[in-house]
This record gives sequence, structure tokens and C-alpha cells, in this order.
Amino acid sequence: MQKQDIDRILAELDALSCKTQKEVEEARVRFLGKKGSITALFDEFRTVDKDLKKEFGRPLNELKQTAQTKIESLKESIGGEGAAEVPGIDMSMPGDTMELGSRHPVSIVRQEIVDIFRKFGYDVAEGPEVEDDYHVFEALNFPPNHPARDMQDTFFVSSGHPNPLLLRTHTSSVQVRTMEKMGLPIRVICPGRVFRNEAISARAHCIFHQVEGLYIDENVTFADLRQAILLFAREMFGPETQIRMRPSYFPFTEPSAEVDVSCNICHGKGCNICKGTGWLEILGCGMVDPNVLEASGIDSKKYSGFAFGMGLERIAMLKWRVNDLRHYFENDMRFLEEFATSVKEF
Ligand code: 2NL
Repeated sequence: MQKQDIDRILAELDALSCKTQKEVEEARVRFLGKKGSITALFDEFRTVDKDLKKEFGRPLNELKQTAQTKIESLKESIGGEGAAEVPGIDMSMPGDTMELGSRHPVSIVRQEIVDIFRKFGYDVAEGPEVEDDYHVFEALNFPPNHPARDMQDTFFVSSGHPNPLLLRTHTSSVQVRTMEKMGLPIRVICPGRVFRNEAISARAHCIFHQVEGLYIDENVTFADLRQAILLFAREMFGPETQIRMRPSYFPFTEPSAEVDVSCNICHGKGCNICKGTGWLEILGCGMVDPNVLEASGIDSKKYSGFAFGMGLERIAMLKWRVNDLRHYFENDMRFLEEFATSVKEF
């Protein structure tokens, strides 16, 4: 055994370069394999004298270490490219792209509204889509012959029963269930799907989405309602937003109002979105009718409350200027992909 043998192998290792994993493996065998040059030196080492062992022990171990490190680093630096040599596989081909889905505009709007009311301290409640007449109409002060109770307007699941099953026409039924079982005060919002027996057109659909809200406590006034809606509108449509309230009618609230927000497209100048008025209708609301409170066992002398409801498709239409309701339900990719960037925002 001679010092040159070690130096020669060290020089070979230093000069070693490989293009593929296959070449690295060949080099490993050449140096460190059973018949490799370094292995051979170790075999020889076993037979040399004691003094020589002292001289060669450490350099030999260092040589083996150097070879292993070199082989490892070559393996890593070549990486997957080496596999390009595998016949039949072209590793430089671009991979299959994975299509990223996006949130539906109605989901985006619902999440925004829910987040705003959560911040105001409201809980979120959900309930069944197939409901009974009592929770959709009776408990909400609908008179027996109200047109909404007609087959023409509501989808009935069963009939000929005093309390027939039907598809809920608003999410107020969830609030009725909340009043029945939760203690007071109540602060709750109810997002969900609702169903009406309507001819489908650009402005009407038989399925749509609502968020309704209910606030009941002692001494709740119309001023509280107005302030809650104003704060909501400013969170949703920007801090400059103004609201106006117009008298309206719902069976379950008295007094009732329809709420408009100032048009944030033309800022009141008048454009085709607000049809020249400067105002956009966004929701309906009112003070909960005492009959509704009493029906759910709440003392209307002690407690009062307000409620509101809004259609999500309508709000999404205003936000993104969607001109036809049917887009929301047709799953046309060209429409849905318009909202792809919203994944990052929401
Ligand atoms: C609209 C108007 C509204 C309510 C919903 C409600 C619920 C209970 C009691 C009283 Cl439990 N009222 N909900 C009140 C006023 C208006 O919705 O335009 N929705 C799309």
C-alpha cells in the first residue's frame, strides 16, 4: 500500500462528474462497490504491518468519507433530471395542471354578510328546507287566505293536512324555531336556500338564497333597527354609504320598511344600475309584530325586536353587475370562472 494510491483516487474523485443518476451509480460501484478501488485498498489494509496501519488508517477512512460525500452530492445535484434517461418518460414535459375551483358569487356574498353580523355579536342558525305550514306561515302572522299559502306560490310536499309540509319560502322559519327554544335576548342571523313557485326569468327564480336577521330584547326600538342596518350597509358597501327607508308591508313586521343604499357606482348622480335614482334597494325589515312574538311564547309587553331579510342573488347582482339571475344556477364555467380571483380575497 502506498500513499500515491490514496492520492490517485482522491484526484479521480475530485475530477469526477456525472450527467445522470445511472453514471453516479456506476461511479459508486467503481469506487465503493465490492470490487471498487477503495474497497480494494481496505482489503489490502487488513494485511499490512502494524506501523503501516497507523500511517494509513486515518487517510484511508478519510478517503472513504470523501467518496461517499461526493457520490451523495452528485446524486442530489442531478436530482430528477437523471430520470430523463429512463426510456419512455420525458421529465421535461409540463405536468397536468390542476384546475383550482372558485367560490360561487352567492357564497362569497353570504360569507361577507355573515362575517359582518358575527362582528356585531349575532349567532348563526340554520334549519330545515322542508318545513311545515306552522313555522313558515302560521307563526309568522300570515292570515289563512294569504296568497303565499296558495299552491300557485309555494311548493307543497304534502297537502290535505292541517299542517302540511312545504319547501320554506323564507328563512324566517329558522328564526321562529330559535324564538321557540332559545332564551332571550336573541341576536341571530339565518342564511339559507328558499323556494318559491315562480316562472323562471332573468329577474325571478324558483330557488334563491336569503339572509334574515332577528334581534329581540327589552326596549328595542326602530332607531336600533335603523342604526344596525346603517352600520351593516357601511361595512358591506363602504363607509360613505347612505341609507333611506321607505314604508312597506310584511305580515310579520309592523311597522315595516324597505331599505335602499346610495348607489356607489354613480354616487347619486344616476346611472343605469340605479336606473337614474341614485338608490339601490337591498333589503326589507321592520319591528317584529307582537302577534309573532306571542305565537312563540315571548311576552310582547316586556320584549320587542326587529327583523330584516335580504336576497343574496340580488346583492351579488349589484356587486358584480350580473344582469340575469339564471347565471347563478346554470354552472356555466365561463360565468363561474369570473370569480376565480375571489378565492384569494375571501
Ligand atoms: C325581504 C324581507 C324580511 C323579516 C324578513 C322576520 C322574521 C321573523 C319575524 C319577523 Cl321571525 N320578521 N323576517 C322581516 C322583514 C323583512 O325580509 O325582502 N327578504 C328578501
